[in-house]
This record gives sequence, structure tokens and C-alpha cells, in this order.
Amino acid sequence: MKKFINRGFRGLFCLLALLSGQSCSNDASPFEVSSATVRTLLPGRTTTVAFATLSNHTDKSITLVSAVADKVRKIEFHTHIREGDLVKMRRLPNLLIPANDSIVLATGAKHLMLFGVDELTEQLDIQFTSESGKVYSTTFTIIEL
Ligand SMILES: [Cu+2]
Repeated sequence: MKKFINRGFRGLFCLLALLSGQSCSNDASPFEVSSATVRTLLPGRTTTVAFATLSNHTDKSITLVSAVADKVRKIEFHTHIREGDLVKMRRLPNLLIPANDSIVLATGAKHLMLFGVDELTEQLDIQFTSESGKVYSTTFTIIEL
């Protein structure tokens, strides 16, 4: 249902763009990051997490294989798995966003894990690289817990 609405809105924007004489291309922003936040560092800590909604507006799946940011030593893709009563974090080799779909990185689910963070100010630019070598530059907002 959500997928249908998203497509409907995109179609509407496209139609409006065409009516006002502008071009309409689905390739304009093939990969979109929204609600992108990084939790501020706790005192004495250099590890934190980042959440976002990652949207793929293309007809092919996008597989993100790495993420980097200035002043961050390492960024890993993580997920949570339940083992009996325990919930553990597991590293994922990549993040796959299906064609014309979104994935949500959230508490207790998939997330970005940031290690060796020197400092966080208001924003953090994170660059994702896909399996096909495309680089996507995104901006995350720093939030308090
Ligand atoms: Cu984690």
C-alpha cells in the first residue's frame, strides 16, 4: 500500500513537472535518504548509531556495500537478531534496497554502527557506495538521545 502511494505521488510530481514545461526524470534522485539521524555521542564514548529511511526510486535493486564519513574510523551495517531471550547485533555484509522500495533503519532493527567517532557537531555527511560503484552523498542530522 505504502509502495503504491509513493509511486502515485511520484507520478503526480512527474505530471506536474511536465505540465509546467520542466523535464521529468526518474533518474533525478535514484537513491534518497530521509529521516536521517545520528545519535549524539555519550560522554566518553566513540561509538554511536545512525538511522534513516533509504529509498530506491529505480527499477533495479541497489546494494550498498560500504559507508564512510570524515572523522569516523569505520561504519558497519548492522541488524538485530533474537536468540531466545537475547537480542544481539550482527554485522551485515551489505544493505539491499529492493527496486522501487524503501528500507527503514531503526532502533532494534537494521542500523548503521559508527566506530571511532572523533566528534559530532550538527550534521554528518555519510557517503554510501553501491555494488556497482556508484557513490551516494547523504547528510545525517545529529540528535540527542
Ligand atoms: Cu550495531
